[in-house]
Amino acid sequence: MEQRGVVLIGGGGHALVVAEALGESAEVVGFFDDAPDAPLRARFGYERLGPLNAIPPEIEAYFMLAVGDLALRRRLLAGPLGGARTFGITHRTASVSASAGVGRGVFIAPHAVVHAFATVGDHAIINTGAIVEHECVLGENVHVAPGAVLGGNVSVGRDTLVGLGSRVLPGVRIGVGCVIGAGAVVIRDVPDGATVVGVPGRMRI
Ligand code: JB3
Repeated sequence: MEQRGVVLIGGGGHALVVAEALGESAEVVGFFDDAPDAPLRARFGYERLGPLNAIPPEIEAYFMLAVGDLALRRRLLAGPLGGARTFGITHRTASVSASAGVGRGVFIAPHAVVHAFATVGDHAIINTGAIVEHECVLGENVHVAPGAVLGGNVSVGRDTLVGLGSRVLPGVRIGVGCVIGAGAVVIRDVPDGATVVGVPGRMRI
């Protein structure tokens, strides 16, 4: 199989995980990050191609977003990465149903599960061990953090962070640009832009 060259956008902790998951399915040809001594260079020896503001407006290589911050990811997608070709990866230990729909540039981490007829929007992160149950609908640039669980038929709007180890009951609708705090248990719908913390989940202004 021909190996594709991929440029990673970010060279921090998230990029380490993405680079390892790429494994033999793609060759990391370099990365952009503001830190000259970013972990991706220090630990794996990959070449830093420049800071984030040096990403060429019409980057020709395949890229993969590898920073965790959702606002930064959104700015990059609205800017230099707008029309670029994107690469996605599902780790070999993840379980993705054949009936699920997975968008472009999505990262599905080790031991994550995406069940029957779920759909995952472009550039989403389904992080380590997260569970996305049947028929969930996840928007673009959603991050389901490690160990979070979405029950069946949950919907999550774009640019929302579903925090570490949180739980969302079946059928709940979460809006755009929300933050679900680590360990929260979300039992009712969440409006756009809200932050929810605690058990049961409460909205914080
Ligand atoms: O929790 C887990 C499993 N992973 C986290 C991941 C989802 O997010 C991980 O532990 C980190 O907390 C975070 O990973 P990331 O994005 O690799 O972290 P960090 O090393 O802080 O950021 C990587 C690069 O993004 C930095 O070197 C900067 O170049 C850039 N960056 C991060 N925040 C930023 C900002 N750049 C700008 N301009 N503005 C920011 O706010």
